[in-house]
Amino acid sequence: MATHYRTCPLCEAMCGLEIETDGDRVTRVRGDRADVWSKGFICPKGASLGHLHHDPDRLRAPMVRDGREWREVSWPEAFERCGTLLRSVVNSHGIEAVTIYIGNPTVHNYSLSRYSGALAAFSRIPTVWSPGTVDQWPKNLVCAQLYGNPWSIPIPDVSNTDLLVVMGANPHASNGSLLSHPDLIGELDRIRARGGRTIVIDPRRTGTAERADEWIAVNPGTDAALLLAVVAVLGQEGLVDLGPLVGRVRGVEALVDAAKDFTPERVGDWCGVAPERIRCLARELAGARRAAVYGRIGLCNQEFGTLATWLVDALNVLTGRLGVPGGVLFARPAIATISSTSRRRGPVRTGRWSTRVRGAPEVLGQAPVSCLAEEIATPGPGRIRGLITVAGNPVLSSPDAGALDAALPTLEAMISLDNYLNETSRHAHVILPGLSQLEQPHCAEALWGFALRAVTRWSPPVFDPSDRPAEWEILLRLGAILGGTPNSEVDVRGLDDAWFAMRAARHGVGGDDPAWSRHRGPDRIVDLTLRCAPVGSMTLDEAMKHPHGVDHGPSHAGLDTVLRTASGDVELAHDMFFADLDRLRHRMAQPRPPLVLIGRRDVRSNNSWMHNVSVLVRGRDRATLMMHPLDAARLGLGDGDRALVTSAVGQVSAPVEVTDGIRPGVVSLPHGWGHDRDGTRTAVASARPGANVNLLVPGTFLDEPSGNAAVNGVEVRISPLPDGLVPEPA
Ligand SMILES: Nc1nc2c(c(=O)[nH]1)N[C@H]1C(S)=C(S)[C@@H](COP(=O)(O)OP(=O)(O)OC[C@H]3O[C@@H](n4cnc5c(=O)[nH]c(N)nc54)[C@H](O)[C@@H]3O)O[C@H]1N2
Ligand SMILES: Nc1nc2c(c(=O)[nH]1)N[C@H]1C(S)=C(S)[C@@H](COP(=O)(O)OP(=O)(O)OC[C@H]3O[C@@H](n4cnc5c(=O)[nH]c(N)nc54)[C@H](O)[C@@H]3O)O[C@H]1N2
Ligand code: SF4
Ligand SMILES: [Mo]
Repeated sequence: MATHYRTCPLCEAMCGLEIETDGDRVTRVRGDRADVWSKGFICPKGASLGHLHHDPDRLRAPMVRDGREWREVSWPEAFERCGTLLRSVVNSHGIEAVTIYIGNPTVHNYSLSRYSGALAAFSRIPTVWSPGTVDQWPKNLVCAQLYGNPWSIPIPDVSNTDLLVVMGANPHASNGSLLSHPDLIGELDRIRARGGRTIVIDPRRTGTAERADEWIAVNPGTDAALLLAVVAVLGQEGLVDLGPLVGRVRGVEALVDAAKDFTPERVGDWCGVAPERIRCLARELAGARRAAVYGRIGLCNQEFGTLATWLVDALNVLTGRLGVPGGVLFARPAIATISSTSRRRGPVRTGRWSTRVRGAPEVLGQAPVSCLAEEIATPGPGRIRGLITVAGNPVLSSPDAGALDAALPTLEAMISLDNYLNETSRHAHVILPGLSQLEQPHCAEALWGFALRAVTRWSPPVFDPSDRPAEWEILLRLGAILGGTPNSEVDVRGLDDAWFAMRAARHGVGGDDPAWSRHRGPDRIVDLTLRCAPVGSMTLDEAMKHPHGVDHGPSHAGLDTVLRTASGDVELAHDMFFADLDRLRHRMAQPRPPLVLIGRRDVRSNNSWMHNVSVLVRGRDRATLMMHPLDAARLGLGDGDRALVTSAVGQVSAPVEVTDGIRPGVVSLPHGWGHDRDGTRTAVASARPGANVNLLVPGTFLDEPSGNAAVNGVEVRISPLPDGLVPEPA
């Protein structure tokens, strides 16, 4: 029997866990009450880590596919096969025909996050894809423009604010995003206890809205207009007050001027919010002693994601809350993160290259992930012939998922680094499984860039992976193989030294001295980034002595250390934003569709990949189609009936959940479901498959400035599905 302490790697809340084991079995997982950060907070997903580790469907050995047959092979054989497949593509079509899709768990796994770049660098693969363009790309674009760094993202100071406005985020399910805070939802009670208020602006009365003081039921995709109206009122009523930011902001007049004709009276109907409520919101934001507006994924993955995201930041600036305690602050973490090392300066030029088929412009180095399917499927020079997926399941998570599902089998080489044989990896020729979450050390790094408390924490593995390679070794080896080295000659240790030296140089540290750190792989990089931390610098060996972490207290960076714009000031006004106002005006002049679809998350689910953990999926069905009673009555549907949902690109069926917790005219389906495809090996998930909402999302429905997918606000038609009638797969 043993007790282990480690950080939960599943979401941005980074809870400390206490894990009890008996031999090679996990017997209990609890929140670690001695953890300096989370003090015992935990959610059902963290508690299920043992089940995830013991899941019999989790892959432990590499798999090679011959036709439809999979067989387990040795690691050398798997790499030999990867080499044959990938080098054949490179020899016939060049390295440009090979690409990588880097999925979300990469952020929560430092072996992957620190070495995916090495795979691209050593192989010279020119472009990569990620779910970033179904997620936070507008945020990155806006922060690059306003602050000069895509990863300098202001964080609401929830522990000290008196008025928190939450837009398009549901921490009750997600536990916070681009805002790392333990027990974030409990913070709403603490705000109220000190006399403050929380307002949630969301088309659905989420768990967060239930816990807040007010729910404003906005129409999907209309937040930009609503926020422009707030700015218009600030201008009209003389409420703009930059506070300590006076002299540090450019573009205030231009912005207030542009917002003038978006008065509450003009936009109220379209947004579905009473003009008086919008006016009042402007006065509340201006008048509160301390206030913060927080906008997250519901503002990003919608048609006007960049405008809405820009205006959230603009409001925080116009009301003098940026860089002010109780407002929004930049993190100053106890580890050097992507935000503290990036040297990018605005303004951002987009469209330095465009995609081959659709001509979609790149933004911050990536094109919309919905272009991937057509880049694989469309013949001609430059066609993608080889794909490596790293911890991603784009067949469920990408818009127009049906097109990608159909395109992947046409690849000449597909390699998946994944722990499951699932909807995406079933198309691979080789699957290379990573270690389980409990078989590897863990150190959350990028996420500390979104926390307003500085903490040092590193966790050792709970179980010994014996002789299986870690994912950073797999990535280095694949990079070398793609670069032309035969598998038997790959020198992983040498490559790691070279990669580390490149990292160290960025921090101004001489990484070629072997005595500098006794560690190798991602731990050596962590040793570097802990030592180079903006606050609480220490070596990894020191950090290892503190299983519950070291707390350096509340911590935020001053504007002077953050701003990297050309002017050195906050730059509110960019042509890119103003130009997009015409697209908004145009949309406002059109009639609203009678029914639109939005997404949602559930605390027991994690994007697409934890539905095979039976303790998380038992009980009531969570993949329901939520619908207001008025819509249900109009469509002749009752609670539990199956409905057919049709969009411009696809069709799915789902059980109806009638609830007054959603706006009339809006329906909601969660993403990450659709485990009904043939050829997967996820017994629990396949028994309760749910519908793949991304079969309904058109790949061309985008926030244009950022290229981010609009998965919210999709026009749909709904009809009852007669018993026994199952729709054709899209
Ligand atoms: N349990 C759990 N936690 C997770 C995840 C998970 O899948 N499950 N995923 C993780 C990931 S990858 C991310 S990126 C984060 C995301 O974290 P959050 O940003 O908190 O994401 P959601 O919970 O999806 O909340 C988005 C909200 O936006 C609302 N919304 C939709 N359209 C609009 C709109 O047009 N306007 C407004 N104002 N609101 C809108 C939705 O109704 C929903 O309540 O969560 C992370 N945490
Ligand atoms: N309609 C709609 N679509 C969405 C969203 C939405 O709100 N609505 N949200 C979007 C967002 S925010 C995101 S981040 C994406 C997520 O999109 P993806 O990253 O493509 O999808 P995930 O479901 O996170 O899939 C993760 C994969 O990684 C594997 N995996 C898990 N842990 C590990 C590991 O340690 N190592 C390896 N090698 N593999 C591992 C899992 O088995 C799974 O196959 O989905 C996006 N798609
Ligand atoms: S909230 Fe849950 S999933 Fe997220 S870190 Fe904490 S225990 Fe893990
Ligand atoms: Mo995400």
